[in-house]
Amino acid sequence: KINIEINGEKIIVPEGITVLEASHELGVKIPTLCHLDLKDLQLYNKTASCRVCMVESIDPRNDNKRLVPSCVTKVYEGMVIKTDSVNAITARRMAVELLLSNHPNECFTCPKNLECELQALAEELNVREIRWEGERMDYPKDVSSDAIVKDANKCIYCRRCETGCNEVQTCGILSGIGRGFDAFVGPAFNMPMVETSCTYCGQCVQVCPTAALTEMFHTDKVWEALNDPDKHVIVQTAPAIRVALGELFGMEAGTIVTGKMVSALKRMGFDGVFDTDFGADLTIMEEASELIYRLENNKTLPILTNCCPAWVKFIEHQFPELIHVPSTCKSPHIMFGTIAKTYYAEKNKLDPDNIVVVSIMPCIAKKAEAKRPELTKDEKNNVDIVVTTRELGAMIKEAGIKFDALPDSEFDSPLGETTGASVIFGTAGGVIEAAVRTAYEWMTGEELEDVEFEQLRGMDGLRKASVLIGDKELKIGIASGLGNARIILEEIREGISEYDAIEIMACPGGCIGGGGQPYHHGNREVIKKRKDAIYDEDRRKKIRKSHENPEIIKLYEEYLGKPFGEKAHKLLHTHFEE
Ligand code: HC0
Ligand code: SF4
Repeated sequence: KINIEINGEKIIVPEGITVLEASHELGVKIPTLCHLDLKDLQLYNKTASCRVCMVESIDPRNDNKRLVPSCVTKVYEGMVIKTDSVNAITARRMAVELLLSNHPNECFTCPKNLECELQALAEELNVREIRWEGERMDYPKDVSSDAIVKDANKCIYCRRCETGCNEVQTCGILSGIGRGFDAFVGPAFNMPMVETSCTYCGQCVQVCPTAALTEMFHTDKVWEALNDPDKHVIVQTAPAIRVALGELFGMEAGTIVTGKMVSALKRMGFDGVFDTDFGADLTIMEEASELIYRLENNKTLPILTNCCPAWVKFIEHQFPELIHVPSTCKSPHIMFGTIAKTYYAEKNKLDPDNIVVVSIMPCIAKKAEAKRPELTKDEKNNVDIVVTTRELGAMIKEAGIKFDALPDSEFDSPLGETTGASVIFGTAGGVIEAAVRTAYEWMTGEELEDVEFEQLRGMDGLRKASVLIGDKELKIGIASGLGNARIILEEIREGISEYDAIEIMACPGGCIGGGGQPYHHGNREVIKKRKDAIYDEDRRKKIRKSHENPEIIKLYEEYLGKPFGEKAHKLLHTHFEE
């Protein structure tokens, strides 16, 4: 422990911490911009490039004053720090002014308006003029991918995206380009995003403080469909939306807003408000069957879940020789789209060509997934429009709906009937837990009384556990974050994998931490609160095993036949080609 002084107050702090950390202990706020310290997401950006956290440090031995970046400067015995001196305040304000001098003046129309960390800093630091008006960067926007938009003119070179992409996701797409005034972060040779190995996981978007990286917006397409009298427009909401959407309306992270969300969607005019959780229950019917088939017939093990499209892109680009290992199941929202345009269309005497399926997803990669050639080639695109949680929030605001005053409503039937097993898909470890709940009963013929598998839960990005199913010990691996997925895939490639089944999600924490979710703005508690809410929602459900969903049972009886049977294969499975 050492003694230091901050703004005239003496405190004792642990040795080795930074001035920024020491100031937190005293409750003094120093603004930051490039800095990220997110243990749960394994994301640490300590580039000290923005100079927004400057403070004045005074050496007590000689009274020397220096301006230092507090995020990387370590405290030492006797150190005197002033965060509120004129020098410190002026330095911080000037750092922001300099960033703004080369930043587009388009806050009114910017997709990050009121969510932008640079804008918030300008307000917080009382910036009232930009004294250095002059040349600005002028790069064209990259809209090549139809999933992620890159606007280099808004890049402030904080390198948070680069750290997220390279160190957490190990994708290596983004790095510093150019020098001096024209420098920005982007793909090598400034290639269009669509030509890179980008997985569209959106973790770069999630941490970008400005709008240099955002999702491609598709809200206008939804409004157009809703206003077309010839179209039957239905919507499905992913498991992770219900524990995050409230944040866009000032609610605490982890507030469960399922009922309000359904009411909002009904008011927006959808002809049916359904749940991706129905698709998730259906996925479990197929995936648990596939797992049992592979176990009983000595087929490829481990089986890998494949409902995360960013993870599928990752294996295609980085481990193409392993592409036969993942399950062949389509992802839940695509299964939902298929069932909507077949079973649901027939039941309601609707022309599938007139049905528009909208998916509300916490994910940017789902936008690209819905356009994959093997999902669109033989039949009409099963999901027509994908919008993120953030886009849904924007639409609710556009429609003038007072979200917090809405009553609760129930999803429509039949594609809105769901179980606790399907809601836990939204958090890392949930898909495999849902599969185990069903596989256990199918393999043993016994009732599973305690459905909660604590050993499959947690915040670590890489977990291993085993579950006893009768006399079979099922070895399970769970990875969230593509860097963790890489470790698991390398073991499979080397033939040293010990697992029978592996769940992989591209985003740290799973879909609750998706690239399309409300921005967490570096708050490490957000993901944990959303996770806890997901498990609460599971506990509140009467039915907690996918194979007990009565509408799923009916769907097989009336239409699909046997799980993993011929018709189910034709409609619900796919093979990846790229
Ligand atoms: Fe997920 Fe999904 S759980 S990927 O994490 O499997 O995005 O929430 O919708 O499709 O169900 C995301 C979340 C989904 C799908 C489901 C899966
Ligand atoms: Fe990297 Fe994911 Fe961003 Fe693509 S979407 S650039 S893979 S972080």
